[in-house]
Amino acid sequence: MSIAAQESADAARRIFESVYGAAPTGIWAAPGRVNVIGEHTDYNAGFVLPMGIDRYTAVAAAPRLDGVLRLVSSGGNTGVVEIALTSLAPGAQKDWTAYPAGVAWALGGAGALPAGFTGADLAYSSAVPVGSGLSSSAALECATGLALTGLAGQPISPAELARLTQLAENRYAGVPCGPLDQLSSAFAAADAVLHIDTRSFDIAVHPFALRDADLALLVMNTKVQHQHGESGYADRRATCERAAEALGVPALRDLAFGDLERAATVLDEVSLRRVRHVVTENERVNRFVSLLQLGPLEGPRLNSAGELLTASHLSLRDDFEVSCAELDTVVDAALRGGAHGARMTGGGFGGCAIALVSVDRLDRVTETVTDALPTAELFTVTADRGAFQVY
Ligand code: GAF
Repeated sequence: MSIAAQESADAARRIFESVYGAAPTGIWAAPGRVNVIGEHTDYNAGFVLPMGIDRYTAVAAAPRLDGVLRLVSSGGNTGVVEIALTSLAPGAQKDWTAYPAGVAWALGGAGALPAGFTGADLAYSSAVPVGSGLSSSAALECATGLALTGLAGQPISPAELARLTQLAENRYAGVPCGPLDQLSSAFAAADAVLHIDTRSFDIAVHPFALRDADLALLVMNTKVQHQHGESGYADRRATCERAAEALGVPALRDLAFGDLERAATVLDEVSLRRVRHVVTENERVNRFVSLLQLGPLEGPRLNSAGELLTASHLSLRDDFEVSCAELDTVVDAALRGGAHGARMTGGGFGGCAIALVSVDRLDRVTETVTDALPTAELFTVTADRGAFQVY
């Protein structure tokens, strides 16, 4: 187990013991994620290439017998929150507790918890920055799903965990996300990226041991989240779904580059650009994977991989229009500093960008990005394992 997971687990245990005055029955942890490439393709049944990161949300938990969930979090600012299992209903919670409550609701509705499940005390500690595009909510959901099913003695597969936690986020918390984040947190593997077909949910695991190639993945957290982010995401998703319908395909994934000419005769200019992003982004994911399959990223392969990352950013900036000034600033600065490639990661409108950097250039890239956006928080990540029981 990585030190990162252990630290979050230890912190969750300390909170549990100080708040509830007893030892937890178990501790579960789930990672945030970086999506290496393949953005806004998941709700178009397309391809993504995420990895779990060495930043975890851990939950220490113990069963209760009175039908109540008690929740407390180091970052929650809400004190201890009590929710009766009988009161679980979409929209009932408006703060962070909507995510764990939603997971209990989704698990219960799907029979993933026994009918006689009688509640739990839960204490969270998270090292995944909140609202930064690194899937802090999926980490929270997946850790909760494992904890509740673990306490109930009813194990859950990673596929069910991903499916039900996405359901919780869509229906209970009301966020119209695709399956990327929950699949990443549930299935992640150490030193590997996941090539996911979000239509079939087929997952191929590819080695991504960056240190062995003297590479680092630098996360550049702009620490901004633009207010129109949520509506912008829902708007992009709706535009894609309308475009697929207008073009007579089940999803934009079913279009190839050659279809764009026909699309230009059917769609308005903005929709056409959104479609072009999705079509070219799917292609970029699959080309990136082909490079990984040829061996470690070095020489011309490394240059090509970097170019794909940067091309993804430009497409998200110009065609899909989900970047923002701060993301563009850190991406440009990273490239100026000598990164092989850089791009925003996650939904956009703020949050984080990533840069693929040779270790010997890390200081220079860090300096250039910090000069360009002094408020940005920079850290490197490695690919770490998916949701698991710590003990
Ligand atoms: C957010 C969503 F939650 C994901 O489902 C995905 O659409 C991503 O934005 C964009 O690729 O993280």
